[in-house]
Amino acid sequence: MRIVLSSTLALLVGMGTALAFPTAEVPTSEAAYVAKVKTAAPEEIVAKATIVMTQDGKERSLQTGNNGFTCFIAGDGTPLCGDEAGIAWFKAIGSKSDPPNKIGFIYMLAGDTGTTNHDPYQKETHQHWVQTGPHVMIVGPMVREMSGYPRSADVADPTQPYVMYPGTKYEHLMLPVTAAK
Ligand SMILES: [Cu+2]
Repeated sequence: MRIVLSSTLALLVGMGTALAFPTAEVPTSEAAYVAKVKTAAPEEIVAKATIVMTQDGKERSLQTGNNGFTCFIAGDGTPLCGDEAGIAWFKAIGSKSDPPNKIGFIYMLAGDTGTTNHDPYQKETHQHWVQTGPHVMIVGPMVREMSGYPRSADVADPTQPYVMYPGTKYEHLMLPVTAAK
């Protein structure tokens, strides 16, 4: 049963890569929530990750993991899985605080729902809008020392690596990937 479900999921992820970005929906049923979370990272990562769901302002774990990764669906509908420093970085954006001085890693293999690339808090303006398909992210203040990546507010080609939120304390490296076969 598990094997059948897994291959179905792999097929769906593969199709999603070619066709679509994630929806803005944050499912309210556990089953639908977990199904969407599973599109964020490789199956073997999600299987051993902690899965967190926020409902009515309360966080609760749907699954307790042991590989250091935590998966959830962001408020804008983007599913993600990050390591400890990656999640701390992501939460710092949410609370408008300084991100920890650590390198973090985040999977967004379903793609994202788009953002304003000059400022994470200006989404309603749609200025400098960029939407990225399946990608992983390297985050943390040290990323600004990585050279050789486009740092323009207007992203010419989001299928290639670029720096998101350049020049802000939340700048990070976006690395598009293609679906695993
Ligand atoms: Cu991302």
